[in-house]
Amino acid sequence: MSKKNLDLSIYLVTNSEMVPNGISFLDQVSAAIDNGVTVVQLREKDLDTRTFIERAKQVKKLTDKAGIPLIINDRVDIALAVDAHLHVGQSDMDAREARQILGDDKIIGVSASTIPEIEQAIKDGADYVGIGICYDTTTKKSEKIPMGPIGSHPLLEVIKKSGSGMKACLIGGINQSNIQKVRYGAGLPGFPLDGVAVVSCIMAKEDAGKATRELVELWNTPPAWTKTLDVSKNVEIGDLIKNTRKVNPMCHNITNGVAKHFAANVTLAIGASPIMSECYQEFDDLASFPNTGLVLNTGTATSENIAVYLKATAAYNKAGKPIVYDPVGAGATSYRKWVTKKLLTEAHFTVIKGNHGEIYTAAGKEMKMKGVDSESSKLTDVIQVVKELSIRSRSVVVATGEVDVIADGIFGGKIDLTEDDVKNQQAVVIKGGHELMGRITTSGCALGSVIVGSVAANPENVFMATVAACALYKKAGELAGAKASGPGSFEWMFLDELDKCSRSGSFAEISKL
Ligand code: 3NM
Ligand code: MG
Repeated sequence: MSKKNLDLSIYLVTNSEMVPNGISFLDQVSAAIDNGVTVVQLREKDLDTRTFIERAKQVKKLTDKAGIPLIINDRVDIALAVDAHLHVGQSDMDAREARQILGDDKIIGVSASTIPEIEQAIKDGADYVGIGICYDTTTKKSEKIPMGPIGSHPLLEVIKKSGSGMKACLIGGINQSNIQKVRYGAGLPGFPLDGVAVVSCIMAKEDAGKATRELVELWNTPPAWTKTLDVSKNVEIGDLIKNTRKVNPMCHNITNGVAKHFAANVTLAIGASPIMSECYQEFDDLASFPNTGLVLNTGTATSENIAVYLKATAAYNKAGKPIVYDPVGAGATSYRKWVTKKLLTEAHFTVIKGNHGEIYTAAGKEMKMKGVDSESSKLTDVIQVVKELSIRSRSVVVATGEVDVIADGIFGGKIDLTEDDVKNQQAVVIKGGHELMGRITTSGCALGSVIVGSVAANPENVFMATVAACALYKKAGELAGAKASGPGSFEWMFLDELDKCSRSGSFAEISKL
């Protein structure tokens, strides 16, 4: 094993206390090694030195045989004694001192959670960093706040820019249910994530071998919601719109109280079936239906509802079904900002849709909000922010307004993006609609239902299905606006036009960017 081909992809950190009764520590580690972990870190907090050395020697035999590195946590003396590598935390010996003792051939890794810690690790010549915490964990007591895959980006950007070649893995709460999301969501264009470090999802399992095989398999597979059947096929927008009617997808709406009635009617008008459930007991069942998707509109984000949102996103992510996220009023209050950050940390969204202010907030940028209405921004700025957020969140992002701006961050389910992929990113603007659309309540919210209907019916092409939904919606608005005498007649005329356009496959003007 040379340092150059260090493979961090499935990095096991041991913990002898959580091994199930009846299984020995060594058997557990051995099962993990035989089934594909690429690194083992021996992390023993309570062993006396002699027992620690004994254990390290036993594990070293296994890792040597498998040709993978053994890394000792914290104890440079033990690493020296058994000729192993070293991992240090922020309160341990620093990496530079450890390097002087262990020499250049040894791998030295550092735990880091902040930009200064990353910069220091680079300066100290660390070979890799373990960045945490990704998600909540009960394995290690810590005050750290989960950063999620998106939250790791600023740290990974520092490493990428440094050109140091230092590698990175994420740690904390990573397991079989979220490893795909972590790899897909944490990688930067031209700088993919090197791996995940895990403890309990192997060490605490009855069948550690199976648990490891699952992790390896999932690491190498894009998440189900990025499924792409054939992107090379020429898709006609009108066909996608008509296909939605034919498929009759189910749109599960979790939305605010004001929007429910109109969203259900809009869903029916495009030939989809609405269901308005907020009962978490049925989320797994609903997510298992074919051609189903969820609209998550967080307009009424009570603390009770947030628990419901998290259960719903978990169910749809697990089933690999699309979720359209509408972060209503995201920037209006610090509470709503927190909700947005929490959801982007915990879940993956197929599509994120909002007005300028909401999209700016989701992208972590400031923009003034008037209640849930946002001020508008220069189009070129909006396009930039939409593209940036789509790459970060690996979602299709829609910023609605006088023109809709849509960018693809899914790239047909490609896991590791290159800089060239980003240069060739698909993005469009859609013109049309009518000023009256802004004068009836929840016309913006209901667009989420149209998008999810289109995506659930056409899952082989999420980006174009989103474009189709927005262009259909704008066309119906344009036609109804031309006939209506005010907001009242506009509301019912809009439903009529939406129904008609969805049957004929009509849509507004789309320009490629
Ligand atoms: N170090 P699990 S979090 C050992 O943030 C460790 O540096 C962390 O355990 C850090 O995979 C952690 O069971 C525990 O959640 C990770
Ligand atoms: Mg330590």
